[in-house]
Amino acid sequence: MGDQLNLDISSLRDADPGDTVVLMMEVQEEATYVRHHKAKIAFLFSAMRHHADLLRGLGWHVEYTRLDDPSNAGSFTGEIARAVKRHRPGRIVVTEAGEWRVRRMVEGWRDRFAVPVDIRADARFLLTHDEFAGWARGRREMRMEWFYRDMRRRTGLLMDGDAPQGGRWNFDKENRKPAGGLLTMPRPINFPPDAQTREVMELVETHFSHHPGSLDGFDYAVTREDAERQVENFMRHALPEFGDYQDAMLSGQRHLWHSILSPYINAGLLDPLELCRRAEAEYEAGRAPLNAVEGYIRQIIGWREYVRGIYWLEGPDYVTRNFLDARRPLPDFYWTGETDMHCMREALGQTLATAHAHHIQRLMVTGNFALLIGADPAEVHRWYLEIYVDAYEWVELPNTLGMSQFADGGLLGSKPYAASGAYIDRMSDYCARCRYDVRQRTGPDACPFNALYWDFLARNREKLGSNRRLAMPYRNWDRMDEDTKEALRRQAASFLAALDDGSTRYQ
Ligand code: FAD
Ligand code: DLZ
Ligand code: SF4
Repeated sequence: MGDQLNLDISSLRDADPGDTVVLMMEVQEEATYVRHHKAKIAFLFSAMRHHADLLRGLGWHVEYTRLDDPSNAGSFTGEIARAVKRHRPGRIVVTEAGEWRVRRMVEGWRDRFAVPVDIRADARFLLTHDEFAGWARGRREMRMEWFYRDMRRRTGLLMDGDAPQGGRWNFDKENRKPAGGLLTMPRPINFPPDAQTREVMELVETHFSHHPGSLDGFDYAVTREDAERQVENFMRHALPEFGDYQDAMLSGQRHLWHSILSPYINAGLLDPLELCRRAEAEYEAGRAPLNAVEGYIRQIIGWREYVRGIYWLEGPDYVTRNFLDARRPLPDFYWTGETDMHCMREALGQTLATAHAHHIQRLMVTGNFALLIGADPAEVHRWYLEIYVDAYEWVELPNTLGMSQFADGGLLGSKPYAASGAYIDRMSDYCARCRYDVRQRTGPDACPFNALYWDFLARNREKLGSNRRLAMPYRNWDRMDEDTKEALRRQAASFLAALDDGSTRYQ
């Protein structure tokens, strides 16, 4: 499958190139189960074509169906049916899929084709589904931090025997500085499209012209070799300050100190554990400080592995959760970027242009806004799944529905990531360039995030009022006089009414 582009993938591990047919397929069903951003499809199809060439070069017999092949059956199952007819195989071997939808499809193949189907665990992750379920069993509360410590012990990463290096598991207190040092900002490598990628881009423009996003300036790596060059660049130039500026945002700057490696890791071009070992080596060689390396490793063996565990543990119904009973449609400007809120325009504009935004833009700008306005979490999930180049349901859904929208009621995160404009102002230069005033809470120039934040807390008090981590904001709300509370709620109502009418300006 398109997100299994790895020579070491479990489906090929004991296969003999002499009597194995490797099947790869570009299919309409996968390309349209949501309206993926054009760059996401272009990246994946080009990476798939390059991977097929690599396998052929290593002696594998690869049968690759292109999207515009007239005999293309249009789905994984349809293409397997054609291949079964062609080859009458003794068995089908497949590495497990990354989402419930495809898992069910694959599970149906044994009966449908009367051929044994060997579905193998995806060894790119530290834990199998059963191992994660074992970890979760009997816990009153699951928290990423405890899981992460166990993964540190399991991998030995940054460990001194049984103790964490530096005497602490987590150095976040030293991290999260606003970005000041533009001068030292690293530059990621651009990978101009080669002939193969240009051909795929044409195909995408022809077949998916109605999908969101743009291919102008497409510059993703599409081979392991090029992805490796970006790894090298990140380790050398960005990792040392990755911790410090993890949460910073700057106008016009889409990379900052982030690695921009998630599309390659998720598609299989890079191995997550290997990246962690590389980062650890940078620390051991004295080239990167512990707070940065620990922060980076935590994102991968902590958050990434943890959200995947939750996705499979919670089952296919996780997607239907809506703890806060949020029902508002996602505003149209999520697909156009046309809004007068500068922070939103930056995050959305960059997303539509490149199919990437960094974590704090996803969580504290677009995600925070959707949470505050009470957007339907299923719609928010669909948007994140279609718009980001690194989005596959196993990783996107828990991040969106759980972490960002609190629709699972606190399973993934202990409190909603809701914030007023003050947070965005502290972590970015956005507010200084905005037509709204972040210090005002009411009136035509007030930052919309401010009234929406208080309205969100007041509106959801029944469900959130007992959350210990929200005790302080609720105390602050209770301390306000009635006129102020009333004015804030009116301000929010006016903004939401304007939003429902298709504008983001106050009436
Ligand atoms: P860096 O900042 O350099 O981080 C290093 C690596 O850590 C990333 O490459 C990624 O592999 C991993 N990582 C960091 N945070 C997370 C996390 N919360 N969950 C999983 N892995 C993490 N990430 C995806 O890979 N796919 C998604 O579809 C996705 N959807 C998201 C939706 C929302 C609402 C939010 C808040 C976050 C989402 N993330 C997703 C997590 C995170 O935003 C991206 O992994 C990150 O921005 C990728 O850019 P980077 O490689 O430069 O990351
Ligand atoms: C995301 C995606 C897209 C757009 N297209 C294809 C495709 O044509 N062929 C393919 O093998 N995989 C594709 N993918 C990735 C799959 O959707 C992914 O493998 C499943 O979601 C299971 O994780
Ligand atoms: Fe965003 Fe408000 Fe700041 Fe404008 S003032 S950039 S809307 S947080």
